[in-house]
Amino acid sequence: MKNIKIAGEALPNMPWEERPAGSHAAMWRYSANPVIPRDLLPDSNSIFNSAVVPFKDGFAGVFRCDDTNRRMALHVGFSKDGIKWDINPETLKFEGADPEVGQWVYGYDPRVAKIEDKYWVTWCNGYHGPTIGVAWTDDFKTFHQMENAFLPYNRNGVMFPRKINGKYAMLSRPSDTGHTAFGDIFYSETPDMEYWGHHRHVMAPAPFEVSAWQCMKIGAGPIPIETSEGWLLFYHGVLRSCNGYVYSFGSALLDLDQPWKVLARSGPYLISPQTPYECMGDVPNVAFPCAALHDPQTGRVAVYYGCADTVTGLAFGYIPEIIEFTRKTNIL
Ligand code: BMA
Repeated sequence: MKNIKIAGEALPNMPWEERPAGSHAAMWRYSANPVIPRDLLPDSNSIFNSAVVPFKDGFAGVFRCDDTNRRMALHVGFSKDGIKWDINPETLKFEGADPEVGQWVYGYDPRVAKIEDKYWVTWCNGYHGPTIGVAWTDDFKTFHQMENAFLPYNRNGVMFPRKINGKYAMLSRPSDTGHTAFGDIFYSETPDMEYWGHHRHVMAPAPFEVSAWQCMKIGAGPIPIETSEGWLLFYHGVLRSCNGYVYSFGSALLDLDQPWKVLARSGPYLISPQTPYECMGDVPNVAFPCAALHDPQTGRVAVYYGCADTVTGLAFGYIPEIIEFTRKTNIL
């Protein structure tokens, strides 16, 4: 595993905690999880499935905050250390969209990708059902909304952090209006952030007899991380148990130039719901990653994931070890 190159800016101040003594796991949980409690805002029911990025001398993020009416909304937040967050109690307001598209219905499960000098937000945007909303900001104050990327129904729109073959690129997961009981990951690209095409199939759920945690549906998680071995993608997978859906997450390596080609895919999960805060909450048994911070020099990665649709947790690992895990346990 020598000589792996990891793209990105140095991030020595990212949140971090070493692997607990005696653990051999490829990823481990922060001992002070959850980092964001459900009631951080005066009227939040839950804060989870949220996106963070390095910003100025700290971090910024777009957070899924369901309120006590159980309405799903997005809020902006800032942090010095990536652990203690100040989240704006006012909901995020997008500007500039065609009024029909910009009319707010609901929004959830945001991702944020820094591409060149802008931060691109994608989220599950209510427009005659869920689809992928797109907006950009450069200051986390004004957010400029674009057209929705796709027709409904779609979820888990996750951009790549740079153009690929001259085009912006996004993973997404076509779905239905409800609690979708199927789901493959697709790749799409655009020259202008408005017209998306060149759709390619990336991954289907795994056969249950091969890897049951990801046998019903899958969806991309954080912005993929560029390495010399391929794009490292964390993705969630769902098992339908006799007690409902169970959300875990694992990893895959995608080809750098043709990211719809999967090079390796983990059989075992990295994190599955096991702790009380992952197993108890509004939706029990959910570990749902939406963001990652990484430091190319040390290979450290911190994944932010929603826990039981209620709070937000952090899990840590070393990118070279996760790449090795993905290859060693490859189910392709
Ligand atoms: C999915 C999404 C996620 C949620 C998950 C578990 O369909 O709605 O926001 O975390 O279900 O409820």
